[in-house]
Amino acid sequence: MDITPDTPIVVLTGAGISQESGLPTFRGHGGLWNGHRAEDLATPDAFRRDPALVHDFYNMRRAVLLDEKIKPNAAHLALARLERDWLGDFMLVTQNVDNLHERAGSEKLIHMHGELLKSRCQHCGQISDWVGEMNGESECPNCRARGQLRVNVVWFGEMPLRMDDIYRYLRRCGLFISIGTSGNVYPAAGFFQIVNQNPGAKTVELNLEPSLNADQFSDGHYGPASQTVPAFVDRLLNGVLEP
Ligand code: BV8
Repeated sequence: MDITPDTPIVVLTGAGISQESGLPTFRGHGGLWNGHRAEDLATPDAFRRDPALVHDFYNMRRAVLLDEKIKPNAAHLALARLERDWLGDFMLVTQNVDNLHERAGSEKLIHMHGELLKSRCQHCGQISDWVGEMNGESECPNCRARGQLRVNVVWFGEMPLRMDDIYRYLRRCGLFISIGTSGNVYPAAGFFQIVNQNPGAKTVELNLEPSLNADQFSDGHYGPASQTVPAFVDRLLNGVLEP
């Protein structure tokens, strides 16, 4: 299928798109926190074993994200422009729990791994905005239960959010663009395989370096997202994307 202005687009982003905004990636160097790997803290078991440690891991990340130096970069802004100007269907699925896509103006957005600036009450299920510290005494804004709150992110071993919606968009997609993700984490790392089953669909990777599945994409452009994403969006909107 040639890419025409009404081709349905799905974009998947990972931690790499936020790296130039100052947020550390998951598996890049320096991915340790107090000697722990993120994967070892982002699990229900870790929270059961040591809730204070996991609360502090997210308290630190929340504080970093809310620092006024942390802003959307040119890649986030280019995706918001693509959503606004593309004539075909568009959906942005992010693995990231930061709020940089929203702050860049993206609206058609699914946070499949949840959101750092939201709490979830394990007593009443309410999801609320949460920008301060969270600990074992924190009170649910809805039911007032204390010590029942967790950060509203999807941990390893938990079901990602809105998967039915995501699969529906992927099955209709003509152009899949994967940005700033290493292809380590499933089911997101397998999305390109669904699109590859759509007759004539194209899959493109925009990453700092080839991801684990790079050879199974139709095309790849490598370098910092703040350069590769705006350039790719310009070519798409100017209709110069060679099929
Ligand atoms: C689940 C929230 C189903 C928490 C995160 C096969 C099928 C299904 C599941 C599995 C499977 N195999 C294994 C599993 C289990 C597991 C998994 O995938 N494990 C991996 C580690 C092997 N998956 C799950 O548990 C998922 N759940 O499958 O449910 C299920 C469940 C129950 C019962 C039945 C079925 C849930 C996964 C969600 C985990 N939560 N985040 C938090 O943030 O604390 S995932 C976490 O990793 C982040 O969301 C992150 O976004 C994500 C992926 O990492 P990346 O974004 O790719 O980041 P990374 O650092 O790895 O790479 C950055 C990339 O950017 C690099 O390539 C780099 O080169 C590039 N880059 C760097 N700088 C730049 C750049 N690119 C451009 N410009 C730059 N400047």
